[in-house]
Amino acid sequence: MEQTKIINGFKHLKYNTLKYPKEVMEQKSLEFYESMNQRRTVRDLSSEPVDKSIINRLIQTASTAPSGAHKQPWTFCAISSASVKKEIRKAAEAEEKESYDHRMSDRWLNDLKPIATDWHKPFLENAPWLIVVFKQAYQLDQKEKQNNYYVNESVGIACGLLITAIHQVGLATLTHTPSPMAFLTKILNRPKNERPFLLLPVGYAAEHAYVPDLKRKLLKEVAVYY
Ligand code: IYR
Repeated sequence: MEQTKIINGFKHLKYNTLKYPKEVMEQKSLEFYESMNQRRTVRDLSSEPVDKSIINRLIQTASTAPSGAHKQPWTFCAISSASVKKEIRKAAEAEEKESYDHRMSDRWLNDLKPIATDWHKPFLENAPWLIVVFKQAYQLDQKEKQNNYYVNESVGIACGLLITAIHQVGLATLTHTPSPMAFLTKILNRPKNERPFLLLPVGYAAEHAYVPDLKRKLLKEVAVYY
């Protein structure tokens, strides 16, 4: 079997699959499910430092995500600077206060009661790192503006991998979506092809952190077989 092949004029590599025995698959799928089922959104993060080398690898893992036409339309801004974190907190809390006080409906506020959120966002300063994920609507390196493909899907998948990677290394995060988020473009001085997508504070869960007693839907409620 050739290790490489030319298809459409482009080099392809032989894909070497890893095939596990059935019992190993059973074991691995169960262990991974149990590990992921332990993941919780944690809003109370400790300020204990986390090495940049770990953050680098988490971002590298996120960046393995599949993307439309392999454009990899994402930028991960990792912030440990206390002054930048402070600036982000100030701007986010101003928007969030406006949202909680005026923009969100009563139904929305009521739906958030069980998870006890409000406009205060101390985690934006406490967490040793903030990762702000930007989506690239188009590429800057082309003469003409060429939109990327399936940008939300691609960046959403990358964020899923990032959250998984953060959890498996024993750290915690939450998906923070201040709205509107344009202030992030300004504070982080991002180019015009990028739009803020998601903000993930990353750190250890605080020792006395509590999370709401939420229940996940059962398999039979989320899966349909044909
Ligand atoms: N973005 C706000 C509000 C908020 C909205 C939903 I939907 C949540 O699940 C949680 C929060 C905030 O971050 O507080």
